Amino acid sequence: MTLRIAFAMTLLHVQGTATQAPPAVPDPVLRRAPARVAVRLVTQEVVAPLAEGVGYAFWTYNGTVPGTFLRVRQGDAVEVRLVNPPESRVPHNVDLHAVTGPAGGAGASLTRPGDSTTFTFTALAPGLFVYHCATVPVGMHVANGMYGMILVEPRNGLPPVDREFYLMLGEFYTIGGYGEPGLQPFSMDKALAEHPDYVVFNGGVGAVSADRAIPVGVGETVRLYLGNGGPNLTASLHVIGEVFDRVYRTLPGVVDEHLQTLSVPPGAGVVAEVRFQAPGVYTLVDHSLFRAFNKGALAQFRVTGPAAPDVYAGRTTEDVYLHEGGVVQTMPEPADLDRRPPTLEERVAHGRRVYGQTCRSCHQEGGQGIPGVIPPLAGSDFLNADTRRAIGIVLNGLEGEIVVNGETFSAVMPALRLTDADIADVLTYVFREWGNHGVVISAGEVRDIRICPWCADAAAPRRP
Ligand code: HEC
Ligand SMILES: [Cu+2]
Repeated sequence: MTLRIAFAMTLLHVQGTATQAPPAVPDPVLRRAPARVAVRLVTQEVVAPLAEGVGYAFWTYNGTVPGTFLRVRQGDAVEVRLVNPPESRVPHNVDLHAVTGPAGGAGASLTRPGDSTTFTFTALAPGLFVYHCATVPVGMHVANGMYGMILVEPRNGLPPVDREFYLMLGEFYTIGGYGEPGLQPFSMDKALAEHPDYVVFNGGVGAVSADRAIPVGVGETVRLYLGNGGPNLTASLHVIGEVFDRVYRTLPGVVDEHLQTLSVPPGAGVVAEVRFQAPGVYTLVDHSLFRAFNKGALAQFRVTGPAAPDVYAGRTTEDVYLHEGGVVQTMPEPADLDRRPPTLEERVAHGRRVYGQTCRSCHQEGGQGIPGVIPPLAGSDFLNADTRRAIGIVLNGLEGEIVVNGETFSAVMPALRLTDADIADVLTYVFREWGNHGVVISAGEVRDIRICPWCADAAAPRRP
């Protein structure tokens, strides 16, 4: 154990050669005895593209997202040197999930800009482990890209395969929406709400797709080291048009076969193998599909080799999936497609659905409200006294003191994002239920009040 071996991989990483950047991984550890392994992680803050025309100030390990793939053997003593360059703006550290010890090494490795620190741990358990920064605010360091993986190979290694790659999913939270150009700052509000604008493999939209798809050959066994840096979302990884032949639930031994979709929570890695058996382009997605097609969560393999008509006889094409982008896409309402105006029954049925989806949680199933908190709609003298005011309330919300059936309420009803037809139908439904006066409201009446708020009764709230 006194022998100090500086592996080729370690040196290569330090030099940051292109071939060792993700999705490439270092060669398997062929040693069958433990050694002392030195790894070096440089916490580089770099500005790089997050998508075409969109810049982001990433915080990284060794300049890439995810950081350098570290590869050791079970039983190795791993000496981790963390270097924080003087041009960094903040301190960083590293918590490796492979560490058995306080904070995974985070305390021992906390390093100010311009300093470096070293700590050593013994890789006791085999597995594919995430490492990440754990400097406060921890979520922000991770959201800025400070994660990577360390593979602790079992004592006797893993079975050999033809190709190995490293893909890690992560979310990015930006002030601007998806695709908004320019240098985009981190948005703490969106991170807290867990509403990322980008969900990407290897640090950017298109980092591993289209002309940067991973080339592999038909029939090759491809081992994927799949990780999730998070910080928030659980990934559901699926290769369109293939099945994972083998998935290691633990290393070396428990293997699941023929899995379609892998759940990878934040802070976890999964070793999965797939053999592409027919040529073409195959897309790895997060099967939470809006993330894949609208936020960037896809990676591609370009599989070349002889056609395999016995496996797949259809036409094979080289088309790539295009990102659909994050622009809100609305479909025409069914009413627009179907020129026939809806009957009163259809409108009431639609109004009942809108009520169930939008109003019931507050005003309750039978419209009875909640005493002292939410006013009733059933037999409400306030509602029945003024239909135009009622339209204004559903359009714009309501705040302040009101008296309904002799009881005073002083709460806030939020403005609701509903169409004119939704509002007309839900009010028509409400008016026809629970002993109310049965008036029918048209979408035109709602539109009139939407464009002329002061046309509602003087008591109705005004638009800001
Ligand atoms: C988040 C809870 C909430 C939701 C959702 C909500 N309301 Fe309300 N609503 C209120 C509160 C609270 C008030 C009383 C506000 C006040 O005190 O000024 C109110 C008042 C009203 C009133 C006037 C008072 C009365 O009882 O006649 C009407 C009419 C009304 N809501 C209709 C609706 C309809 C229709 C929907 C669904 C499209 C809806 N509300 C959805 C909370 C809600
Ligand atoms: Cu950090």
